[in-house]
Amino acid sequence: MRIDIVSIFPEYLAPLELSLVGKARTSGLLDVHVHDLRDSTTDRHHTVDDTPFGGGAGMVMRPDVWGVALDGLLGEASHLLIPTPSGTTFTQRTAEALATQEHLVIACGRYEGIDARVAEHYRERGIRVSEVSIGDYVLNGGEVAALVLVEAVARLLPGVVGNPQSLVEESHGLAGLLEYPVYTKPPSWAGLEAPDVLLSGHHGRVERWRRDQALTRTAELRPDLIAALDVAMLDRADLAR
Ligand code: 6GU
Repeated sequence: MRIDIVSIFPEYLAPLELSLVGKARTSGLLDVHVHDLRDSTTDRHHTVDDTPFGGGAGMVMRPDVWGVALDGLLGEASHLLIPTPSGTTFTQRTAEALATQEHLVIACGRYEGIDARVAEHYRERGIRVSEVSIGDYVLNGGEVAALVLVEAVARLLPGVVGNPQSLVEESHGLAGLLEYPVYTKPPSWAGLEAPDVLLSGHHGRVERWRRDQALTRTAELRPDLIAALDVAMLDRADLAR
């Protein structure tokens, strides 16, 4: 997969050199290019924004500057992502869908956002465009959201995560439940014991305990996820809880 990211703060995306995403890049599984939006300006001051039509606070990013930047990056196989708090919520399902794409282009806005004609223009030209929010809070710009999108998508690419089983079991995976609590050595620490069942060697009991923990934890912390559960995904013992 290739990912191009356009920002007025390319340095903000330096963490993409690190850890799992950095390794995916050096191993050739992921090709990430970060671009400075100001390279697409033509004026002496490298202006990227202006005052909003209709008045109001803040500045809006100019569509002509974004047009130059994106025309140089978008092609038939591209999917344009615009991080914005007024987009649809980015979820694990979104990450899974994006992981099948050949080319993602992420346009990071700042200030009050990017002139709305940019998304409209590329949609009209037949490019897939998704405006996505990473949650119901406001950030100063799309860069941190871009880091979130790239990490969530990159780890789903074949070969990026060492043990693919860890993708199956984790939170927000297939079952729609939060993950069960995990423990390791030492068995006793700070007066707290790891649950006996995990040291019992009974695979079946361990599985049942983990499933119960996932269910009770989800019910307590995320009742919205319980409401959204597909009943067909529950077993007899689940339903007895
Ligand atoms: Cl994608 N961008 C900004 N600026 N703020 C956000 C966001 C995105 N998602 C949640 N808040």
